[in-house]
Amino acid sequence: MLHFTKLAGTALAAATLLVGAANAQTVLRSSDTHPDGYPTVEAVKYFGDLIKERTDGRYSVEVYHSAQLGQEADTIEQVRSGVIDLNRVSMAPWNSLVPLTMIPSLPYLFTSPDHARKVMASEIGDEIAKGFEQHGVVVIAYYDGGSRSFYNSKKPVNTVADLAGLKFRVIQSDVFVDMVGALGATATPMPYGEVYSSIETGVIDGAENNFPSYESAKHFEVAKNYSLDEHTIVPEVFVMSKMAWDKLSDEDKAIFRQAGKESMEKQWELWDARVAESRKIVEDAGSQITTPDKQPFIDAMKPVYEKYVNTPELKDLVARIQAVK
Ligand code: GTR
Repeated sequence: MLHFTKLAGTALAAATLLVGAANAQTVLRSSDTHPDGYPTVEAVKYFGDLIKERTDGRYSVEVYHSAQLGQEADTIEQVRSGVIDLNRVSMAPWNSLVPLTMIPSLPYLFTSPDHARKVMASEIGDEIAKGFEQHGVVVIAYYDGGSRSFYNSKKPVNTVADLAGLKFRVIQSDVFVDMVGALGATATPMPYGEVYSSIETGVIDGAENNFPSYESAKHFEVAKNYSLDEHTIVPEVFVMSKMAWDKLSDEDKAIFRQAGKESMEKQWELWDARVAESRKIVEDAGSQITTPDKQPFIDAMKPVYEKYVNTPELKDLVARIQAVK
């Protein structure tokens, strides 16, 4: 009797293992600095729903929003080394690792968010994506990062001269540091999560971002002067660790790519709605929005272009981006 039970037990355990293998479920962990409900977070969840459905539940995604896994510079290292599988961040913190990402981060390169969408969804986007692979990640999708503008706690900004002497937090990217410097202000690179308290305590006077970030991170509470200078439209990038990617079958890779594309379109829709909502929230809360003449800002960017667009290939890339209508 004892013998029989043992055998039955072993057979049962083996059968369970087999069934388990056939139904293996992999939960991919994804990071985002933004809170739940933010368009990038929702777009990645949408991607997760699509791959779950199309792989019959073999793959799904768990989004760790609100910087639960760390600030962007840290989560970039995590996804490169395979500690996490997916990550949605801005393209700017990739600038030092993947030099081509500096180009879409340049001020006043894209003439509108729509122009940026078109460029990133074209073969130019694919070309830039290639540069990520040698750094341990595969680009799954680009999302709309909106237009970034300056905001500060001190005074309304109507001209370039008004920026003089103000200290702004920027993303950890040399392009951003030089852009702010060329405008006569001071740049302090620091993680996004430290911006609110740094403005509140006067360590910095302000920062720069799109309406949804300015609103969701509550920066409008401590810096009410928002100047709509729209200096950059930096795409967001959703990447997968190459270690996780290489484990996928070709069929699953195609499913992931297609879901990435559909999540991009979803994000665009969510983005447009959120920009309008966020703008209303901050205006209702008392933010003062000024609309400076952009031409002097554009003119001040000449040295930044001279410094970063410094090879025939990069000049050609800039020209091709400008030619996309
Ligand atoms: C936001 C972007 C984030 C983060 C943040 C920042 O617009 O979506 O990924 O890069 O800006 O300024 O750090």
